Amino acid sequence: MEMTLRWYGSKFDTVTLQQIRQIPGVTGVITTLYDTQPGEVWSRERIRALKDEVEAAGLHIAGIESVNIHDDIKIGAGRRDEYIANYIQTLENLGLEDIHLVCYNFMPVFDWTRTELARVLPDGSTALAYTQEAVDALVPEKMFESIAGDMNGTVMPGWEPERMARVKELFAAYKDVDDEKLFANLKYFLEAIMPVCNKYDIKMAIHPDDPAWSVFGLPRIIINEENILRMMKMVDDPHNGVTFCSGSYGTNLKNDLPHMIRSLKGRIHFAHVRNLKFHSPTNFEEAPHPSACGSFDMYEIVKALYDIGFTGPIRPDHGRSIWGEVAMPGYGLYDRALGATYIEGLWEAIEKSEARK
Ligand code: CS2
Ligand code: MN
Repeated sequence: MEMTLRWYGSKFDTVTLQQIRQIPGVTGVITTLYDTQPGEVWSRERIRALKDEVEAAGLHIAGIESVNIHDDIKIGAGRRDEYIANYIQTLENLGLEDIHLVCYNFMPVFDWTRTELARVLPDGSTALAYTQEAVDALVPEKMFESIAGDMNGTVMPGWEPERMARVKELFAAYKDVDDEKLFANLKYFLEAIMPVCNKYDIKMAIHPDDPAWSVFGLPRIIINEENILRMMKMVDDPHNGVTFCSGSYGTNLKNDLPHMIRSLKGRIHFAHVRNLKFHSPTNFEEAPHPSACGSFDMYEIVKALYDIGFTGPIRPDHGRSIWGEVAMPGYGLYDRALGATYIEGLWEAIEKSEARK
């Protein structure tokens, strides 16, 4: 595995490449062209400039998170073929620049959904949190407003203001899309992009839906072992793979995370490793990474990744806000840095104890 950190680019991130480079063991970043819109072609020049900037700081681009998918592709309507052609062109440009990992998601309308961006924990730190009760009490159009005040002036992935202004319209566009249709549209998209992925050895890594169930009546399919295995078989090519995000699949306590990892051997190209703490099955917060701080056994998660021979990038996922840091919620420096070194420690211990057997 390679330890990495997500970085949104110098115009958008409060964390610098120089800071990332000082986190022990982190050698790569997972980044994006954050100001591009879904459906747009990423030019080779812009990709190269991003690469040069990262490399000048002594790091490298370990993958892209995300190249977002236009809603027309998910809905299967309008200009989908044109947007798929653009996506293929973006993949080609990434491949030509020697980038071989792309994380994306197939969630309708919203990306991840949290109901609080700054829940205060007993130690005074703040974390992102979710309660089903809060979602049930909201109409979707108010979702953005309800969290916007806590974004610390940043633009959060999937929650861009321009997009949120169109929420009503988007809901209407998805009204005939159920789980089966979403699966079919995902298949159509994947079949179209596999040739370019094969040509440049680009591993596509779908991020799970978060939370791993339907919100506001929208279809959500990347939620459990059965569905993700169905997706792997549906387009049975190793370039059709997975971002294993423990904090997203883990929102549903029925998901056995180490078991899921083992069942996806060979298809996990990227891992997000983080912990959650549950107060009830529908009320949880994003806990510090160590097992002792949350509800998951992080050793078992990392051990499963080790056992399947995982060699891709890992990143700590959302962190809390600690030590007074003001950053994009979930994406501050300090708590994610602690997460990175904790995961490295687990990995080293597993690797050495396995070698001694
Ligand atoms: C989130 C998502 O959990 C996460 O990693 O921050 O925004 C994720 O990056 C996207 O869903 C991937 O496309
Ligand atoms: Mn994630």
